Amino acid sequence: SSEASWFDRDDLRTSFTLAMSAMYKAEVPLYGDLVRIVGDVNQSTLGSALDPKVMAMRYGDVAASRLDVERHGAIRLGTPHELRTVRRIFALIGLYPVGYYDLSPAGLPMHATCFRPKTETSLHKNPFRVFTSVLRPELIKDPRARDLALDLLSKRNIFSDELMQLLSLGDAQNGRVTLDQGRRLVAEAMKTFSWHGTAAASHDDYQCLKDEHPILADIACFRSSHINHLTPRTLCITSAQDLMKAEGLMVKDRIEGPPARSCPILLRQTSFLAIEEPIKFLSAGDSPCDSLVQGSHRARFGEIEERGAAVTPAGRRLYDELLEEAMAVAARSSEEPSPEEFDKLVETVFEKYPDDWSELRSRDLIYCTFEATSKGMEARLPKQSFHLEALLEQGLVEAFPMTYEDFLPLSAAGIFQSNLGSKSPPRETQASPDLAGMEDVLGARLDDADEIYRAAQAESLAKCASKLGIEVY
Ligand code: OOG
Ligand code: NI
Repeated sequence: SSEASWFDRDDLRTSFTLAMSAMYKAEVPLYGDLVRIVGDVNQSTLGSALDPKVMAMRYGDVAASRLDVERHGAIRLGTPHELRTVRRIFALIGLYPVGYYDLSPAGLPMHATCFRPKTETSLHKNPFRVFTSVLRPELIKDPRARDLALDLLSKRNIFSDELMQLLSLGDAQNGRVTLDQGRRLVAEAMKTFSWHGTAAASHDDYQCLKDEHPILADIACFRSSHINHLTPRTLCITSAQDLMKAEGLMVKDRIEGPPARSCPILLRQTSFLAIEEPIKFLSAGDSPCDSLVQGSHRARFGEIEERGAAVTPAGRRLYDELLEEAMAVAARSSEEPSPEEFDKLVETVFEKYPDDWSELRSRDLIYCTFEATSKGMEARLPKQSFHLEALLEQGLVEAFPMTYEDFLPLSAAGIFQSNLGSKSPPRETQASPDLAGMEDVLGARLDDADEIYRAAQAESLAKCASKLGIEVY
């Protein structure tokens, strides 16, 4: 038999990312404008004196991936079968489910995971990931809307036959595909994530779902699971937001995530608001001669992200506490603060979050990788055990903050909300997260992001120690 030439999984992910990007730019021309704006800002930021550690997190591996390649996208799925099948597609391009995001506190009848690369090597080659949410029908209050959504979803098939065949081939070939199969896989997968200008529902049904929750209409009324945004990275989100406004884009009224800092943590994001697009709806009548009903739908937007350091559980607790504190202060004030006032408030509250790399590390608030410095190598240390703090202090080892590779549920909720056209009604339901339900559907355990960061940190420390020929404690 002839030797098959397998498509490298990371390269296949890059093909997938580029195909998504090309499709989205063609479908949403405004997104092309956003990419150009971000590119301009990135070029001018490149010339400025940015802390190299900050640059490394925002830029990623310049040699390995192009600056303008998207960093993430998002899809909203309707059924367990859709999630299971998407998991199979993503596994072939090296994306695995990491982390559980409960979206019910934001009033969304959904939960989510992040499909992303897990190893340092893969993340460096192309960190593209997909925020993937799925409907939890049990959280839809109105039985009529729930039945309608489930009925519409039961009738659709968002995967082509050829795609399903390729997935089976992938299974039979130990999770790999050939160059030719890979190219076809990307092309067929695009169909699943493309936009359909004709709905699979009548306008009345669409409206019924929309009245219950706008997200329901988006999830259940179409024949595909359209990608709802793509997100390139920006080296300076503040300038990019300003330029978006200056160019007349309708943008979110504030940047989600932590305030601007010298030592950025986690993830800051903003977007242009979802555009209103014409949709043809099925006629409600029985006669096939009834003409299609013209309407519109808002779902698709363009987003930018600026990444900072991955934080430890302690770092995350502090972040959550401070954000909550800021929101509590805002809630107590007699008038709702303007976006600018709220930003100011957040900034003030976050003065309590250390803003110095070595303090962040020594207080165990962030994850780091470690490298032996040239001074460290030249020191020819005796084969003994050394205290990490002493090595760092003497400049024999240097710590670098690890990039945060995941999402923030509260920011995600803010992104969802600003793109739904209306604030989702506050829900008094005491919905609880359903991690087990998600894992059940996936047929696999969700990886824990913290375990991945912790292992990467330990591995990097071990490598550094072995390079220096010492032990580190
Ligand atoms: C996903 C929103 C979450 C992010 O960047 O936080 C997200 C959605 O609107 O479907 O992509
Ligand atoms: Ni996003």
